[in-house]
Amino acid sequence: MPDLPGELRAMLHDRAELAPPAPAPARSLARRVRRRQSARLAAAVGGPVLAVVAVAGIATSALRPAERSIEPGRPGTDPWAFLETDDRYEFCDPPTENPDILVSVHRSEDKFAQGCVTARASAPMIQFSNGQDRPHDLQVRDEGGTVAFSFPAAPNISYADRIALAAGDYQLVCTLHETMRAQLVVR
Ligand SMILES: [Cu+2]
Repeated sequence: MPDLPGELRAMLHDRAELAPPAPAPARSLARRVRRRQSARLAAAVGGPVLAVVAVAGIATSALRPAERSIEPGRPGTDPWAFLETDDRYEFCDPPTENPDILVSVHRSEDKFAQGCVTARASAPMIQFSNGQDRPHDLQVRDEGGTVAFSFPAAPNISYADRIALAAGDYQLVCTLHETMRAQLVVR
């Protein structure tokens, strides 16, 4: 009677010798495993830490609106094509499908919802909305400080009016609050 387990062992040993070395785990797999490990570690350290991490994450995303809203471009389209490449516009959102200039007041704070609004020089209208119970107004000032357009102060309003702005950089100002300043880039 042949020693079956012994023979099997020998065969497997030969196979192992002949087999190519096992490939190293793919980089993405390694990253995934590391992420899972650190997630487990965080869970072990405790909920409060996780909560802080989550809040920090939200705060970071709130600070970088441009990063959040850039969508993968369709082939052959570049949402930034109308702007020359310039670090000054790093935090600008690309123009929306709506051709109007859209300016809104932050939900609760004395600031505009966006730090930088982009629009095309062909924008036919400007819309301004303030959902707060506090009044805010809007001035569009050109680079020389001249008021090119304005809406009067009011609480809970939504204005729309015709506008024709030449290409250029403008400042959006609420005259009631020093902190309310934003950039308007028209191209
Ligand atoms: Cu204001």
